[in-house]
Amino acid sequence: MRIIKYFISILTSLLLLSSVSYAEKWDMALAYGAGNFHSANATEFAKNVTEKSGGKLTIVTHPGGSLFKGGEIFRAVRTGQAPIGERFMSALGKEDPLLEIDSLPFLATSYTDAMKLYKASKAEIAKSLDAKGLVFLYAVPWPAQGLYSKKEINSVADLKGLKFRAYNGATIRIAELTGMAPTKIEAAEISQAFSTGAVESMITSPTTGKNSKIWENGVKYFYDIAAWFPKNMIIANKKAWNKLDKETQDLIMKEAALAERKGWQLSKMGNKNDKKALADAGMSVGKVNSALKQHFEKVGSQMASEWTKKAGARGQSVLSAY
Ligand code: PCA
Repeated sequence: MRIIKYFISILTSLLLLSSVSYAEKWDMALAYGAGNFHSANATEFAKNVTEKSGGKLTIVTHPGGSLFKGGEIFRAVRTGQAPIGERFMSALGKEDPLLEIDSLPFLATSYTDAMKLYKASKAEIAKSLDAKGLVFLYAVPWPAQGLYSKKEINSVADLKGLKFRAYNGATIRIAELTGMAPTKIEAAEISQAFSTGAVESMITSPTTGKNSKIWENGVKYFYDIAAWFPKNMIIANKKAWNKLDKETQDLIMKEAALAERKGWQLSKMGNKNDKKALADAGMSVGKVNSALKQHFEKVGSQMASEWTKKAGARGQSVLSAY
């Protein structure tokens, strides 16, 4: 009897041990607030993977930059400090110019074209991330980017000298070519930057303006330029990925594809509803006039030729596939 009990206890602890060593926990770093649709979508993705993995993988989300700030997430995932995270792709132009392709003004100005551009660039981007020890999971665009300003803008002259909040190399370049003074600031710090007067204009989505309650910081004008749809991507660390069995990896890829589809739908909804939210909050919401549009188009074509030089043959082949 005693021997049987002894064996049973050894067997139980062995079973326990093997299941414990098998169960992985992934902390997922998210830069944007919990209420943002990207974060909500990633949380849904994490929950689905966790529930369906049969205890093999738990993904815990950390929105609002609470684990790593936006600017730190790419490096954190690359080095394995965070096994999974989300990053704004076009802020990573120095890592790979292809990651900036979705922020070239007027290259893709509708969701349909943004999807085409994504499809044309995805394989090449996934390949270059793979070479950096990363697994590409999915990408979702922000709604169309528009111009916010404290004062009314009727001409390019009105933009000259404005202190401008930038979020990537492309928005810095737009500011330079327009005569504005750019400062790179993460989304989480927008309200503060406007309220202290550090900046007085920016280009971003109606969603980010709404999430930062931008009207509370003296920003009265939103001009819908709708010239590009920049994306966030979800990436995993390859070493962490390789610790998972094939079944769990397949599950993640399946849920990632679903999250991507859902995310694009949420983005389209936000593209309408969040503009309305800005207007409902008392902001003036309109289009840029034709002189301004022409200016941004000119800036866009100069940036496209600068980018093509930087991105070389890879860039060229993605552009012709698009
Ligand atoms: N919001 C993010 C990136 C693009 C967007 O719409 C930001 O402003 O940082």
